[in-house]
Amino acid sequence: APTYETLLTRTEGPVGIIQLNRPKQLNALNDQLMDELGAALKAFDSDEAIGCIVLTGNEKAFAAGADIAAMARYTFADVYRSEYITRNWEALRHVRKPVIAAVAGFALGGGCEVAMMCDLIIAADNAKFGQPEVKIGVIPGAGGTQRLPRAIGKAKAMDMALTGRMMDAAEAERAGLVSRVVPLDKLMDEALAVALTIAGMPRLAVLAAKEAVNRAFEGPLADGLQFERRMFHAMFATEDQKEGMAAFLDKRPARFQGR
Ligand code: CO8
Repeated sequence: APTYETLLTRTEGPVGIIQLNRPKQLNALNDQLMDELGAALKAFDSDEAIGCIVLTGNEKAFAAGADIAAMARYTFADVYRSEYITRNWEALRHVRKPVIAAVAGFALGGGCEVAMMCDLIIAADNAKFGQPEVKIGVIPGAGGTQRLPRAIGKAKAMDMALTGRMMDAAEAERAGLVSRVVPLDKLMDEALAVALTIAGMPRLAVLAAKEAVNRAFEGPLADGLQFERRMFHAMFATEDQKEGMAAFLDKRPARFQGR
């Protein structure tokens, strides 16, 4: 398995786990980390044995944002011409298997944006989300102004983006940013349990469901409904659909093949 300087990776059965690992900088996201994250995601996504990916940080921080020390001196010409910072932030969008963000501590700026790029967020009770970029003279640059309003509505998204305040785990759950909140010491157990559940589902149905839900986020309703209908139809071409429905009718456990 490849090794990384800014990440730890491991597998737990069919689950690939990626831990952001720059603890001294609260997992601030620099170019090296984003490059390595892209590579690690790609490796798990193309590994037949992996059915779901968990992305996490440590107890104090999921990630406290893009690396301010690296960005501080950049000029407009630097970032526009060379795509410093913005390069390699799209990797998560191209992962086809489900990715769960298991968030404890700070998920700020780019850290909040990375969590929102994941398919669902499970939060520890000490999690804090925020888009504080405005406080340092910039704005969110990796989807914060787009995904946050879609996730929690305009009122709260404006509040977050304009004041830079943090939202705790309870508020984030009420607002619809996170799917579950659990005690800190249960975070990885819960994330792994969800990931194992997903990994045990018929693989093609999982990929299709993820794609279809993302359509709801990214396009108009009519297109999304049409896409969903076609993907629903397509599932009848899979062996797992025959097996899943037959097993239900026979009152026995299904044995899925991923085909
Ligand atoms: N970048 C670099 N270093 C950081 C960052 C960061 N974002 N966050 C924390 N650190 C470092 C601190 O400098 C400190 O280093 P040192 O020990 O050498 O002084 C260490 O981590 C510990 O941090 P603190 O001492 O500040 O810890 P506290 O517990 O006192 O505070 C906070 C924690 C509140 C999280 C505080 O560190 C903080 O406010 N951090 C910055 C948060 C922030 O502004 N994030 C947004 C950054 S901008 C951004 O993310 C834009 C994304 C655009 C992406 C575009 C790509 C397409």
